Amino acid sequence: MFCLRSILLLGSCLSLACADLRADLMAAHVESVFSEDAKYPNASAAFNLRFEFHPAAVTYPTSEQQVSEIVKIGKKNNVPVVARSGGHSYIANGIGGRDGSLVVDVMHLKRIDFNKTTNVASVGTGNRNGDIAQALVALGRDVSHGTCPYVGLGGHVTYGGYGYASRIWGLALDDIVGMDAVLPDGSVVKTSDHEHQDIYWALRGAGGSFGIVTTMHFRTHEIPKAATTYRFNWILDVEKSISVLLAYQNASARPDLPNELGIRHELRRGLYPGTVNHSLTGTWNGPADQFYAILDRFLKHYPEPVDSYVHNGTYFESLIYHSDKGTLNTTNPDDHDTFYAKSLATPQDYLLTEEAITKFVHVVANQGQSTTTGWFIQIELWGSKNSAINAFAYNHTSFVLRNTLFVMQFYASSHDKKPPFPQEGFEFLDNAVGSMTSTMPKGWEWSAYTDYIDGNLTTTNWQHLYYGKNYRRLQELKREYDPNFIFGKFPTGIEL
Ligand code: ABL
Repeated sequence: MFCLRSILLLGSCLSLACADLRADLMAAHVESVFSEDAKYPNASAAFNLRFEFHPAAVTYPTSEQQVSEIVKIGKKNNVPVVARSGGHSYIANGIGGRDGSLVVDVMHLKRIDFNKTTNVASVGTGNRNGDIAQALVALGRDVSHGTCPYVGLGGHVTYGGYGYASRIWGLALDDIVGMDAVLPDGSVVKTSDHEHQDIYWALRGAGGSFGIVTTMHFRTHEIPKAATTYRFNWILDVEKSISVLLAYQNASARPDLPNELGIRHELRRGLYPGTVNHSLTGTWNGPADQFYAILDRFLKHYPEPVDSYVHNGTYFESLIYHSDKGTLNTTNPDDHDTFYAKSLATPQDYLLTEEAITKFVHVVANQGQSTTTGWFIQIELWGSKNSAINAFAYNHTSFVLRNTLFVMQFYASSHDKKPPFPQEGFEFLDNAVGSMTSTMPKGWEWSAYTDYIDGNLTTTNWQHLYYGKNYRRLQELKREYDPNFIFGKFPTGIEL
């Protein structure tokens, strides 16, 4: 059968295959949305409106068992399966990163159980950063996680998970002690250091290529007794911009910088031509009376800020402040955006040269001024040597960044956050990254961060940038567990 409808829906699925898929999902009593359903436009919309893909169906399982059935149905019908947790993948990998995927939205897997004896939290992947933080902080505990409350745990954790406590606790994936997952053959397994170790290793760094995680088991930490939340702002000319970035790097690279300091340096469009706006922001999770002594290691090299905010308060207040939303509650729908983002991870044992920083600042002061996009660049401190993130060998998990000083995130939105995204926006960010990567001496090696995934990197050596020396083993495991690509058919997924 070939009808007009199937032509129009090309890319979602051809009618015969679709009919089978629908019948199978109905027989399994799985809540599903297909392209002809009224709910489809919403159900299939990406957070980043730069991408528009047409999934074969979007499913909403209510149990791990249903996830397993959906995976088996996808396999039987030859439709690649992809998990969506919060749906914030920068390149829409949560809806498959291409047309025709069977999306498994885990939003109903919302359980959060806390074991008071072991302090282990078992958390369904339908939860988001804000949900887990609210539940755990009420118990005086938390895990390492990022600042954005709406970001779902599935992708955030299996591809890293940086936050202001990461220098003390490690990344979110370092707080994992086990993951329950559905594998490409539909089997439901518990993975940990003791069971299915290979998959466990692969899930912590390249999750989407190997399984659908349904429950994450986290060790939890007592929350810091006090937290100082801060932001300092400057408007600086090119010369001063270069000098503060050099100072930021020098102060950051010192191995005696206490891990209780969470910090990032932000750049934005300068208020006046020829300037760049700068901020230092983050959380000091140590005793309040030590805050200025630590921050002065940075501030003494910066001019007087134009304004600042410093609040000695609680850990929870700090999460709220950095959420940008005034609340960690995730019940309202999140806003969409139309954006391009990239990352650059710098090695801690080879600092950016003054020449590289100078070229970067020129791009930011010039193109950053003329672009129509709204943008920010965040230079997160992951290192240095004594940071908990860097306490592990590169192959402890498949997540490879274990020798990083900074992860820089470059993010530009179209002027009204709606499509289209302008070509000059791509050029601006590519130049901002390229200004450094093309200037640094030979022998300096950079990487990129999977949680700030950039689809345009697929035209370069993304395998090396994202997975480094772990890529080969990931490929071996892919060959063993999923040679037919039930999972991970999206851009930047592990290839054979
Ligand atoms: C991230 O990874 C950052 O940690 C957030 O700060 C960032 O949020 C998101 N991703 C973006 O997807 C943005 C806010 O959405 C903006 O409103 C804000 O201007 C920006 O951070 C800088 O603080």
